[in-house]
Amino acid sequence: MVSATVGRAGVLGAVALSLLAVPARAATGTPDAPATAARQAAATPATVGRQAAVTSARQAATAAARLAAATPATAPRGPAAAALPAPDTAGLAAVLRSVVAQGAPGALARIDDHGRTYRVTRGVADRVTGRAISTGDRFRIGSVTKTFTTVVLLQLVDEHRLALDAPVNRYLPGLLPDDRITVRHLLSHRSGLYDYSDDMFAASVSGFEAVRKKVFTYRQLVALSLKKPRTNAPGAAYSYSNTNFVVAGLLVEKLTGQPVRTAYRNRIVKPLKLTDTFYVHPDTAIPGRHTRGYLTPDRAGAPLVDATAQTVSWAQSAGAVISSARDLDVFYGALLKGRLLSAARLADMERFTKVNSTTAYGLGLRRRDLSCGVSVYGHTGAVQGYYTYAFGTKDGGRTLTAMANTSNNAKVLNTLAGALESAFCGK
Ligand code: REY
Repeated sequence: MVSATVGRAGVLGAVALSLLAVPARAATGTPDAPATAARQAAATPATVGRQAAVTSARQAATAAARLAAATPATAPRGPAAAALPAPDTAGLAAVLRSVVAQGAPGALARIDDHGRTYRVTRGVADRVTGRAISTGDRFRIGSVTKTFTTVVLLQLVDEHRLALDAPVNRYLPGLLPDDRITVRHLLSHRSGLYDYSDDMFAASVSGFEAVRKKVFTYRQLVALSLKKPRTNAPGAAYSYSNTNFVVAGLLVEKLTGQPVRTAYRNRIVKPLKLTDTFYVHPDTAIPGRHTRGYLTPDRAGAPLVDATAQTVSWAQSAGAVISSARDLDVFYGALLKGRLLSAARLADMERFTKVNSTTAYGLGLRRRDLSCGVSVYGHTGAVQGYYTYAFGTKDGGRTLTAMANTSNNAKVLNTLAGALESAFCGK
């Protein structure tokens, strides 16, 4: 595994390389095409409008390069390391174009790279009005919420109010049927607590409609899980389960005496000035300008279901946060730079269990090992109508958020992962 650390040379190299890149929006509005052809089309823009965009972006990039060259003090300090390839915005545009061709009404991506921002969009935020999707739109981030919940709990560990290796039942007496399940087991998905949402959404549309407006207590969700046998002995295996982060939400509320909404706001949203980030449960609306989310039915050819309005009560502290690409880039940048936790707690978070050949899970944090040898750290989200990838380099210097406004579409999910390659591997 190679972890990306960008030194001064890396920054200047990235700026120079990016002069060759096509600007973020160049491909928006071009016809659908297979990925390779789309990449070529994006790299050789044909229309006058797009050509103009290329020129102005090159001017901006040149100006940025001059600025970087003139003010080397702004470059991050750190150990010299292999330069991270410049983001490939043409590749990113091709990924989003493929995602839309595969059935997502729209898709967006934003990269924040040492103060430079790249934005790419494709398709629509709203199928009725036809409004184009914008990187400024808010959306449901699903399980990216799990990193927020983990940060709150690890801050409580830093404050000596919680012990990672203590049994959950010490804080929530009698909640779990096994005193050996620890807080660390929850946050690393090694508790063995069955994921109640597997049964809930066995039928995607009817399962969703049955809970769209429902309000669950955390304890009701835990009870659903406990109806089923545990998937493994405590600590014995990784088994992803929303139940773990529902219990985490209960812990936050028990230890702080406040709803998770307050903990997110006071500990993360306010300090980082995340103006697009909300926890509105049990309200069903996304505040302000947002992209609508469309659930793909299980039956091929059936129309997409507008899933925007829902309580997300089935997920709560496991998946109900609303945010934006900018806010998620800021959040993971700050987290990975060590601005939210002590070094020891960040190290706890970054102690990984292997999931498969390219993925590992720490505490509320995924690691993805990319084809170029770079590893990135963040989370994925899948809530009805929205797929999200939010990841950053180990040093937090470059972050990417990519989102498609559909779900239950494996092709879209897998293709959208290509945004990581474009953002961090330059391809
Ligand atoms: C919930 C079902 C998936 C999504 C889930 N999401 O656990 C958590 C996450 C919060 O990882 C739904 N899938 C879909 C189905 C499958 O209905 N039959 O894709 O919209 O973000």
